[in-house]
Amino acid sequence: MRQSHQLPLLGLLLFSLIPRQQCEICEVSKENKTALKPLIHTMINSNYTERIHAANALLSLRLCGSLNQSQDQHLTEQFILTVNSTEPSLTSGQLALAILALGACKAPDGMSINYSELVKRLGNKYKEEIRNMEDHNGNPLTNYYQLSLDILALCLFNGNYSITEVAKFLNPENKNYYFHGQFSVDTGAMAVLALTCVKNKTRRQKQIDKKDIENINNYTESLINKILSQKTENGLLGNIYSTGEAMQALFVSSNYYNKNQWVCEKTRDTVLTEISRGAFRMPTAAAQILPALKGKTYLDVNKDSSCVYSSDSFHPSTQEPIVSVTPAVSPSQIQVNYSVVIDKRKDRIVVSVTDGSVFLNVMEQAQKENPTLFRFKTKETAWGPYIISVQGIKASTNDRTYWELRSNGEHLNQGAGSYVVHAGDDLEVRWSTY
Ligand code: B12
Ligand SMILES: *[C@@H]1O[C@H](CO)[C@@H](O)[C@H](O)[C@H]1NC(C)=O
Ligand SMILES: *[C@@H]1O[C@H](CO)[C@@H](O)[C@H](O)[C@H]1NC(C)=O
Ligand SMILES: *[C@@H]1O[C@H](CO)[C@@H](O)[C@H](O)[C@H]1NC(C)=O
Ligand SMILES: *[C@@H]1O[C@H](CO)[C@@H](O)[C@H](O)[C@H]1NC(C)=O
Ligand SMILES: *[C@@H]1O[C@H](CO)[C@@H](O)[C@H](O)[C@H]1NC(C)=O
Ligand SMILES: *[C@@H]1O[C@H](CO)[C@@H](O)[C@H](O)[C@H]1NC(C)=O
Ligand SMILES: *[C@@H]1O[C@H](CO)[C@@H](O)[C@H](O)[C@H]1NC(C)=O
Ligand SMILES: *[C@@H]1O[C@H](CO)[C@@H](O)[C@H](O)[C@H]1NC(C)=O
Ligand SMILES: *[C@@H]1O[C@H](CO)[C@@H](O)[C@H](O)[C@H]1NC(C)=O
Repeated sequence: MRQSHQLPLLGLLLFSLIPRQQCEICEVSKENKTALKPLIHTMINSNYTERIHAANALLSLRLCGSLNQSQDQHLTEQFILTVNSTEPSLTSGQLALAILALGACKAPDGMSINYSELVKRLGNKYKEEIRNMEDHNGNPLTNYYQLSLDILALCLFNGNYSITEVAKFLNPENKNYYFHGQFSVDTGAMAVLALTCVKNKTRRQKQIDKKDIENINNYTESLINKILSQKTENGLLGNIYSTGEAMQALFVSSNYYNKNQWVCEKTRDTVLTEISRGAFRMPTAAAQILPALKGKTYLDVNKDSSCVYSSDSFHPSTQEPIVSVTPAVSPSQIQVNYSVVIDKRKDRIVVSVTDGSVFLNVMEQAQKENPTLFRFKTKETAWGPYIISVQGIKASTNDRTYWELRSNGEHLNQGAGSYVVHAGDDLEVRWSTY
């Protein structure tokens, strides 16, 4: 169902000569700005299990000018310490996000950040991703979302990368853009941002292979078409959690689609409705949607431009909670089916949990009742607990395997710590290959 809207080659070449990308943005109006407060509140007041998980939120808050000066000072200071002490153990994408967050705008007075040192280390982690692809059947250490983040940060902060390599890896036909054969809008969007930065930068360089630029233009167009082909009736791009970054990709690529292919306002209004329904309680989700709603993109990251500060101050006690959950007077119990599926084998159990429980609570209850069949392990991430193993069987990026969460036969778009179960749900963790 991919829309094929191929521009003639001549058109593509002409685009590469236009000095500045024109931007098509539809930021939230002044009157509707209060709708964004819950997002900002969530990001500032969340407890992050590890401070590095706040990278996305810090990037978003600083880029959007949503912090006051003392908050920026405090959060940035804490974050530098974290990056300094944990750098060796960070994944490439985590370090890339950290660099983007620290360099989103001019660092607060008195803070010295050695960007060139951080960027050098990022370059090494990026090389390890590529080495892993060479050794493991084209699979990076992490994924293409992170590889794209790496290229974006290396591009914005003058790191070392090869344009020919970028043009080779970010080919839209590469399997790493797809999970279960389905195009990952989040991944495609991040790649578009990276490619746009690289393209813009090569414009100021001589001795660049024309073929590389041609490919990069072609890939951008193809990725944009793939993103637009995942547009839903109500204007979302992929699902609600990929929409923010997809909007950013579309903002910087308005040369590659027609006005009638995307109505930005419709997407924005659907997102505003979803905010009021509480879809963005997870701080990382809030972080990824905010920039687009403020008309910003990650390409606006600029360590030399002065930060904008907010005069609003957020008092946790007076701020509206993102959604008013009224705790039941005496929480009732509900029953759900839970099963672990490995190929043809299915181990099932009916468990009882309190109303309002999440998927993880069900897994914990099942584990309590039968540890042999239902034991599992998690790892904390910026999106909450990630299920890394069940029955001792571990997920692996080298094999493209993971534990997939499903409910009533459908793939979930939330994690075990977020998805609220309903009475009678047929829940499943399934050993899958993406
Ligand atoms: C790559 C990816 C995956 C890979 C992860 C392995 C790999 N090869 O790296 C695979 C395909 C296995 C995967 C699985 C899932 N994913 Co995923 N994933 C992503 C993606 C595209 C990039 C993540 C990333 O690297 N971020 C950058 C680094 C720096 O951040 P990080 O936090 O350190 O990254 C780690 C975690 O994000 C973790 N991870 C990946 N997905 C998820 C999902 C959840 C809920 C958790 C807790 C952790 C987690 O893997 C990353 C690498 O270690 C994001 C897109 C996005 N917008 O963020 C979706 C995304 C995070 N995933 C999502 C979902 C829903 C899932 C699943 C729950 C799907 C399912 N029904 O099973 C499962 C996780 C189930 C489990 N076992 O707990 C949603 C989360 C939405 C939400 N509100 O919670 C996102 C936003 C995609 C989307 N738009 O729907 N994912
Ligand atoms: C391209 O680079 C120039 C010079 O650094 C910058 O001013 C401009 O904002 C960039 N454009 C995009 C779309 O990133
Ligand atoms: C964060 O942690 C503090 C102290 O542990 C706790 O009082 C507070 O309720 C937590 N906030 C959230 C949003 O979980
Ligand atoms: C971070 O570490 C570098 C050396 O690796 C050091 O020069 C710098 O002062 C440190 N920054 C902070 C804020 O600790
Ligand atoms: C920053 O790091 C670079 C590269 O590691 C190093 O050469 C330089 O001396 C450092 N600068 C400062 C001010 O510490
Ligand atoms: C930059 O990267 C290229 C290719 O990845 C490599 O050949 C070159 O040695 C690198 N240069 C530096 C200074 O790291
Ligand atoms: C552009 O990319 C498509 C696939 O994405 C490919 O079929 C086509 O040949 C490419 N065109 C050029 C000029 O490279
Ligand atoms: C505010 O948002 C609503 C959707 O939530 C939309 O219908 C309305 O037009 C917006 N108002 C302005 C002035 O943009
Ligand atoms: C910044 O916001 C914090 C938290 O709401 C508040 O306590 C502080 O007074 C504000 N500082 C300034 C300078 O506005
Ligand atoms: C569990 O699944 C079985 C078989 O599909 C079904 O008969 C039963 O009603 C389900 N129980 C619950 C609590 O959902």
